[in-house]
Amino acid sequence: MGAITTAEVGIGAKEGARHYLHRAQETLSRERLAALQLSRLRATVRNAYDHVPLHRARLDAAGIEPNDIWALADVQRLPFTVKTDLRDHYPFGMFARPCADLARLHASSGTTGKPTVVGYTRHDIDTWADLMARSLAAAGVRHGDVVHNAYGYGLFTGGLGAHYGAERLGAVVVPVSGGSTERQVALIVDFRARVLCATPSYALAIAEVAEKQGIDLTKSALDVGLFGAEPWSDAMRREIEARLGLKAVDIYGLSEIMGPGVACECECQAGLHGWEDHFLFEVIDPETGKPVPEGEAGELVITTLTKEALPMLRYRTRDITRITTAPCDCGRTHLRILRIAGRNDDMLIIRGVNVYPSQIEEVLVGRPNIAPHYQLVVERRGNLDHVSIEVEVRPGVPADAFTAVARDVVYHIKSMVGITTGVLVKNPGDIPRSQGKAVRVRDLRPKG
Ligand code: DLL
Repeated sequence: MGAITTAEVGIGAKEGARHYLHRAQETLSRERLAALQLSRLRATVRNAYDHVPLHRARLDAAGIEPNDIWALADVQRLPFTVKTDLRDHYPFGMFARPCADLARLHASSGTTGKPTVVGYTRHDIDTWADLMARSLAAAGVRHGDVVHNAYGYGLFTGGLGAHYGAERLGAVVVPVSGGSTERQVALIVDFRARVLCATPSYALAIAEVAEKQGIDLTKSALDVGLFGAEPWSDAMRREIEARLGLKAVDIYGLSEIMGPGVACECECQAGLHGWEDHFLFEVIDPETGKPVPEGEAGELVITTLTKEALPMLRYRTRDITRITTAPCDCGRTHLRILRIAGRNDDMLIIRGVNVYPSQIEEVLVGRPNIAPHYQLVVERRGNLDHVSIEVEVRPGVPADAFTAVARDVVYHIKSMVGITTGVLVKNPGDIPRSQGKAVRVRDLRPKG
């Protein structure tokens, strides 16, 4: 299970999308990928069984030993792991290595209770840097590029994950983190950043602050953006690309599995390549736990294949998506995850219709007179959930146009999403801006 350390920069490859950092691994035939996955799956189950009491107990209860894994399909016999397992074994109970053997800890705060703590050996950090470098290269980042990294540094994996990957690629990192947005704009311009790493909502906040300062970032050196850590729609992609003058690429990851760089779009922008030499992806029906046919929506489940400190068996991400193994124009063979619609937990059920905030975003963003900032307010009225959408007008829209704006939104949400909502139109700047993950839903329903 050696780390990928040799960077094969696609010599002889066509320019653009066919520029691979790890040519051999990224274009491995699907048969060879499957064979590699199987041997790594066996090693992962062995690591989990030998070193993590919870995994051993669950595998024993299911009557499975590491040596019972003969085919990739055997993964379906393994028990699932869920987020509360990490909380219940706080802080280090799921680690397969003693704390003293680790190189780093990260954690996600969560809104209630204990944080989720994840650990990495030196080798795990190395693999992560490789996969982030591979992701950046797939998105169009090159050796020597200035990378403005506005993901938060700290316990969140975004900042350091992008940082190590950009360094590994040979790029020049500006470790700015989130916040002080006016200063960020000045640094992007002065340092001639070609690459922006941020959440999509923060990228938009940077664009807005620049515009207010009279600075046109479409004329800056910015060329590529790697945006992720929260759901975002294609409408939002178009908005960000137009306002920042760059190609906006989607990047996915989660701390329980590694951090950013589990999957990333290539320059074709046609779904996120999940790096199958290091992870095994499944999509299941969240109700039954059974696999759904390729192309159908379900919950993404990930098994790590090379992690030392925190091997994860069938981790239920709660992220709803679809995958395809159809070939991509870039020539990479790794499957594609088609835009994460949202988290199971964020799904709203409005009079029987399942709705993700990103579906509402798709309708709102780009509509005339409306700024790309919104919040959904969910309340309980009697036995029913009721959603009202808070939208903001673009600067210069007069107050007497607000009613027409509200009507336009109600009409299009009804016709495209199928739900009836209230709409509250606000003045420019009245909806809170994010510096990291945007808060899209204010849930006012009684708890419990
Ligand atoms: O958000 C890691 C990351 C950092 C990914 C920077 C991309 C860029 P967590 O804080 O553990 O880790 O949150 C993970 O965020 O399960 C998804 O629900 C959501 N998420 C992450 N990337 C995307 C994306 C980082 N591209 C959780 N689209 C995941 C939609 C995403 N949701």
